[in-house]
Amino acid sequence: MLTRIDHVGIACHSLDSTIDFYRRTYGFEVAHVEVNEEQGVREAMLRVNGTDDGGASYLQLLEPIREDSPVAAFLARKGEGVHHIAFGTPDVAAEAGSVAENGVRVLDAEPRRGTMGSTITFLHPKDCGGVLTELVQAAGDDEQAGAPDA
Ligand code: CMX
Ligand code: CO
Repeated sequence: MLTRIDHVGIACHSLDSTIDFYRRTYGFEVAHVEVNEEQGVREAMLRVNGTDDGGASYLQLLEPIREDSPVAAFLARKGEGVHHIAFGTPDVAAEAGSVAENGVRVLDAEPRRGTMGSTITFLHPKDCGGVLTELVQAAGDDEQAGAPDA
């Protein structure tokens, strides 16, 4: 079950100047900044609606922290722009199993750590009409769904 658009991921060269663009142009404020070493990014979450309790939607601005990362590869080939879309679910492992049964490649054998204590997994863009797709179980959804193993 997918319950919302959790975030839209946007690849950028400079997190600071991209934050500045979204703040000046739309008035979006930064809800959260963190480095995710495993994903190779420094990222900022700009809340578009809702509250940080698991039901919100965000823009996720992504700046690569190393050349051998998915976002660095994307920037080198396509330049700045929309990198992925992320759907929220109360149970990321169950959702990944369900989409896999429909022939969509799940890129992570086990769900990984995402932003703000969330649990995430990615689906191959070639199986999703050219859209890199992420499934997100927000930290706030854990209580409703039962604590995840990871
Ligand atoms: N959106 C759509 N298509 C994409 C894509 C993207 N973001 N990234 C790559 N592709 C396409 C390419 O265009 C290419 O297509 P063609 O063969 O037609 O040219 C194909 O996928 C393979 O591209 P590649 O450059 O060889 O890339 P890889 O196969 O090495 O990796 C992917 C692609 C999706 C498997 C890899 O980027 C990945 O594992 N991503 C998941 C992790 C991630 O993106 N983390 C950063 C975000 C972290 C977060 O959100 O928290
Ligand atoms: Co994301």
